[in-house]
Amino acid sequence: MKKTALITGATSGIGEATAYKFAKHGINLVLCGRRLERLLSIKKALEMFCEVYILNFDVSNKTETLKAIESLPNPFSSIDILINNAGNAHGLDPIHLGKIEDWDAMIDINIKGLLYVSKAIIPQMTERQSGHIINIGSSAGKEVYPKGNVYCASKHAVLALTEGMRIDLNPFGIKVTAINPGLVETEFSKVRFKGNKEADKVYKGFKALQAEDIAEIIYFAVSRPAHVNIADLLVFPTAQANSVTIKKEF
Ligand code: NDP
Ligand code: 8X3
Repeated sequence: MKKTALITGATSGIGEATAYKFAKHGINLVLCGRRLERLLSIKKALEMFCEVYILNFDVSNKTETLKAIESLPNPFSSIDILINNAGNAHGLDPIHLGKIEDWDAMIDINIKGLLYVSKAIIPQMTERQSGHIINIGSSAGKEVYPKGNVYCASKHAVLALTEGMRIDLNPFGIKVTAINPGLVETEFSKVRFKGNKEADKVYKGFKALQAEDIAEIIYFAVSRPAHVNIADLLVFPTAQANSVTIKKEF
């Protein structure tokens, strides 16, 4: 039987690429995000491969999130694979200059949003005693870099939550995976720097990971046999050794 995946942050970058990858493998999709126009055009592009349903909500809004997921009609209401991908960095400032609005956004979206979505989906997985949750962490969840403070903290939290979920959901046979990329060329830096000017510099001088590279890894994780769970995976571009060591050529 065909599986159904719910992907948060499906309107761009890693989430969108994962939607395309899954669709081509016949996985039915529930695509989530705040930008409705994009959800509609991705749905249109993918409907020839699989069944697609869109949910337009902000993961940081608890009521909206729970209501949206509760509204899913059959057969989309039965989720086999949850990709907790929605998230972003907001700002890159030393802690004493950081903006409280940026901190709130990262904590509300990257941590609390992931929890709200998980809370809405996990009960059906425990009831069915099956399911796969993939949390998109980051290399920033494994090491802290200068000015990364709150973003790094939010991604460390994603890793802690992934481990906690894996332990607590173990009796139910539910797989829990963290996929932790280094630099991926998406809209991530446009959001972090609130525009293109600074963002354009981030991926210059080396070949960054592309969203499709991560989508392939996510598909690899979900397509392993039932007894195999990729627990935690760290992936860098070849030019990157850690958060601050990047071989650039100009
Ligand atoms: P993008 O900015 O391209 O995508 C972010 C996605 O998250 C968008 O679809 C956006 O949709 C969604 N999103 C953001 N805020 C909210 C919100 N409040 N409610 C619902 N959806 C939201 O970046 P990436 O694809 O790179 O990021 C995806 C994930 O990968 C993030 O968790 C990020 O932290 C992580 N990551 C990224 C890396 C990188 O270098 N790019 C490296 C490591 C991890 P919309 O705006 O339509 O709501
Ligand atoms: C995104 C990668 O290095 O910009 O999580 O934090 S980094």
